[in-house]
Amino acid sequence: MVYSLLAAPSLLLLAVLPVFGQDCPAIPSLASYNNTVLPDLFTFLNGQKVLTLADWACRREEISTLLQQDELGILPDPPESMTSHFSGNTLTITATQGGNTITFSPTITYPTTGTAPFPALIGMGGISIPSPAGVAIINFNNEQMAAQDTAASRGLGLFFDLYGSDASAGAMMAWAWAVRLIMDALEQNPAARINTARVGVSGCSRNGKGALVAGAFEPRLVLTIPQESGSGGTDSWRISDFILSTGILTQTASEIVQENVWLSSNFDQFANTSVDKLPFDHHSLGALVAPRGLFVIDNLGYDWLGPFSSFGAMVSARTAWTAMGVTDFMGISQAANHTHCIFPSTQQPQLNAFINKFLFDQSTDTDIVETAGNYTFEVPDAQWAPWSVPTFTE
Ligand code: MCU
Repeated sequence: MVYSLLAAPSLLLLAVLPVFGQDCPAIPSLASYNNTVLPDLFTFLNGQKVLTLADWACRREEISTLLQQDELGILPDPPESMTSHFSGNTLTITATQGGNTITFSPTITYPTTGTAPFPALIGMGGISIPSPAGVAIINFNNEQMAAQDTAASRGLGLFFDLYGSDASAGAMMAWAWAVRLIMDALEQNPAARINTARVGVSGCSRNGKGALVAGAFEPRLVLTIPQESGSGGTDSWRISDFILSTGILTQTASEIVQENVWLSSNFDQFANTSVDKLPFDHHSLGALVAPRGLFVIDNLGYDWLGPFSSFGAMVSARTAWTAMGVTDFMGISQAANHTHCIFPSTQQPQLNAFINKFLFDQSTDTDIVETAGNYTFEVPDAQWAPWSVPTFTE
């Protein structure tokens, strides 16, 4: 992330370092928490304001802790042992924990142009954006790591062979755990010829949800590109419930927990009662990516994907980048109706701008918030985000 490192060294530290030796506010009891709007990103749950980068490091921990606890399940610590090797375009990763061992093998497709070590995109179940020139694609079989077929997929897959079928992680958190191991393996295997300081992640639809979670929880990823991720991805639980209440068939929390296992079963208690009890929403998930690159790609053609919900949540998330003085490291592009997960050529220049900035260290214009939906949403938004955005001091 040399581009942003040069632009703002303290932001890079914030992105990669956990909170060390710092007193963060304790999380108060949230037993009676109830909030009909998107929770203020810049106020701790104890009411204290988030004014500095150091405050944000704490607030980020608070959000991460609560997202794991109430929605996504716990991201386990690195496994007791992990080994990796590279041969014939395949990275073989073996992890051992508590007497159990698993092996998985992402494959790398190398670009026909460019020079090694190559920047790369990890494809969550493959990518659905055009392969960028000069970029390697690391194909991660997320389905094998944690199944996502139906509600009966709970606890199935390699991750659960290692941690037990009753691990709290939903499928997306299991995938994020595996992405961390892929990054470790790339670092351990220079023969794979990947520039580990220039790796992003992308995926579409259900795998776009997973790409966002991986980007939020793996700080070495410099670019996250969720495509048409909908509910459980870039959408707000609260706004999606509202949209459904107006008669537009949108996927909501109460539906998603019936359909599949992307989320922890700890989320059921919120999904089945009221999402207003959640001390976060998906603007909070998006904000965990800041100040690293995030480019949100949406499709106006499917009500089910909740395009306005995504717009509201992601415009709200973008305020985290604004507070850090790097608004343009986060972009949102909502194209007009097209076939699901078929990337429209109209978005190509915007995608190029993000790829070139974050994977090739070029100075490009990524100040993009565009929607074919005629939506207006700005923070503060009286209905959804009635809070103000600070400029963080150091
Ligand atoms: C947008 O992602 C999902 C959606 O959440 C599901 O309800 C639907 O069944 O499948 C979408 C998808 O992954 O399509 C490929």
